[in-house]
Formats: sequence, structure tokens, C-alpha cells
Amino acid sequence: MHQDIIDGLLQPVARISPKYFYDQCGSELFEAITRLPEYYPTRTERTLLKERAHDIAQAVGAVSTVIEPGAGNGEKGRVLCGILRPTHFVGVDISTEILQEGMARLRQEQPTVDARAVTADLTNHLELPADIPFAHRLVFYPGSSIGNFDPPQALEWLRRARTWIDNTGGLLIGIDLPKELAVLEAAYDDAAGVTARFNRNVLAHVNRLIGSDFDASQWSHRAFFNTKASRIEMHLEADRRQLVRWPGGRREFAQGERIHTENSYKYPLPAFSAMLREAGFTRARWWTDERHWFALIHAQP
Ligand code: AVI
Repeated sequence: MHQDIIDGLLQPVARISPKYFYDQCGSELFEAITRLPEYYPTRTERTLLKERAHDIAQAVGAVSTVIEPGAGNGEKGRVLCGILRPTHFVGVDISTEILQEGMARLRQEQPTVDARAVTADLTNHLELPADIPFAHRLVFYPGSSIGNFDPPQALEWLRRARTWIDNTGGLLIGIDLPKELAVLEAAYDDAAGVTARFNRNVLAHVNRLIGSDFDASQWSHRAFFNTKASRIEMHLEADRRQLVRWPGGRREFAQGERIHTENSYKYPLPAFSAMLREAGFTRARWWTDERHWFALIHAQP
């Protein structure tokens, strides 16, 4: 169980997968991040979706089913259903309860939508309900979630998404664009310290999962833009030398040694378009805000 966490901790540069951010507390902290003045992606994407709703609906055309991997509480999906009016919506996520509540709310607010919750870990094969129409599907992947994968995994994810649709289907995906360094770094190191708490919380979660004894108060949040790789990197840095133990193992960290906890890639539009083509999406159109900070892309096979 959770051997991947232990393997990561024992790497020369220790790492913890960002998927472990999202326990109950981490999910609440992420919600708080999306409301921070410095964290522009959620707000910019929401405005884009609202202001360009008509153009997006026209470009996407008829949609039978919206499939949203990582749908969370279904809030963004509900907005999109209001714009596209599909007959079916499939929200996919690992946490059942929040998703089911979200789907119940969607059915209540938009009774013409047959909304389903599918519990799945998206790193595995996705089994959709058999009665979901195959033609005119739209995969919706907002929030620049794709940015948390390294590029080869992101390509793999896009290829997999391509298998969920036929030639009449499409993908609507949000990506965060490269921009001024200060804007990027503030978004991941906010003045109120919410992102720092979010980052440190991963240690409490790991303690519960593998029985380790990390003292989160001994670790500092570090976030910076790696220009060469075009990504924000988040790390936890040891404030002093420390020994971390778990049943059957241990690791000593020197003062200043880091654990790499997240990458958040910022793709220039041409680079992302090339990746879409490689994954089997030959046509794409996009909408960006006036500052060109964020893009919503509609891609088709
Ligand atoms: C979920 N994901 C798109 C966020 C991001 O911006 O990469 C996670 C996050 N990490 C720190 N702040 C937000």
C-alpha cells in the first residue's frame, strides 16, 4: 500500500505526487486557493466561459454527452451544461460523495440532463456506463489540470481522451499560458500563505497513509517558475536537519534539502496545439482573455 510514496521519498531528490494534496483538508485549501486574489486561473477561465459562451456553443455544436474527468463538486460542469444543453453528463472523480452531491444538484437545476457520477482513478482504464451515447461527446477538462502532468504524461492523457470520443466528438480544455514571472510566482506563493498550507498539508496526509512522522512545521513552502521547463515548481524545504521515519524505513534530510511536490506547466499555445495534433486532434480553436493569461481550447479529431 502506497509503496509509490515510499519510493518517492527515497529518490535522490525526494518527491511526493501532487495527487496526495487532495485529502479533505487539502481539497478545502485548494478551494480557498481558487478564491485568492493572486490565483488568477479559476477566475479567468470562469469569465472566459461566461463571456464567450455563445461562440463556444457555436463552435462545439450539438453535444450528446459531456464527460468531465476530475469533476469535483461538478460546479464547472453545471455551468457548461447551461451553455451546451447536453442530454447526458458524466462526472468522473475519485471522491464519490462530493461528486454524487454535485450530480444530484445538476439533475435538480437542469432536469433535462441525465447526470451520472462515475468513481474512478483516472490513471486506470475509464469504464463509462454502457448506455451513454458515443456520438457527439465532449470531454471537458478545465482548470489547467493537464498542467500538473509532465509533458509525456499529458500527451498520454490526451491520447486516452481521444479514445473516449468518436470522430463527431471533441475536447474542451483549459490551459494556463506563460506570463510575467511575478504574476506566476505570486499565484503559487500568495501573501496569506494559503498555498504554503496546502503544500505542507501533503505531509500530514502522507503521515496518515504510510505512518511516517513528518513534522510539517519544520518545512517551508518554496514555489518558483522554472523558465527553461516552462513550469511552476513547488517544493517543501527542510528548515533544519531531520530524520523522518515510517514502519520499515527512514530518510534523513539535511537542512535546506527539498521534497518536490508539484509541477504546473504553462504551455504556449503553439506547443500545446502540437501536442493536441500528436494525440490525434487535428482541428483546434481557442479563446483567451484580453491579457492572454489563460486559454480555453476546443479540439476535434
Ligand atoms: C489543480 N491544479 C491545476 C493547480 C495548479 O494551478 O497547478 C494546483 C495548485 N497548486 C498550487 N496552487 C494550485
